[in-house]
Amino acid sequence: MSQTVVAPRTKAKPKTERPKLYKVILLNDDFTPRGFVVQVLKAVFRMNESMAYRVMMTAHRKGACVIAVYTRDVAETKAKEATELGKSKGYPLYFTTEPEE
Ligand code: TYC
Repeated sequence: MSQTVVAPRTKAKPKTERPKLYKVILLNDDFTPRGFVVQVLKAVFRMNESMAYRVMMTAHRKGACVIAVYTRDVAETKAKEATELGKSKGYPLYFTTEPEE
């Protein structure tokens, strides 16, 4: 008599879900000086001068610009830190976060 023995699947299927990512978005306003926006982008988001200038001008012209994508914690911390820098000088500079689709 022959029997077919089906071995159980023992190979573990690791469930490694990637953490959701969040965009940091720079919003335009009419008061914050351009040079200050550039300084904040360089300090908080580690951009060089030309990248910071381009991002600032995109927000200035279009109303908003996506700056970078991070895990939720990092995105929220950086957005808060950058917004606080503006606030400390009395500017309405604002950075927000939004989950990626
Ligand atoms: N619009 C501002 C000005 O003309 C400069 C500015 C650019 C402010 C981008 C915010 O996210 C911003 N002084």
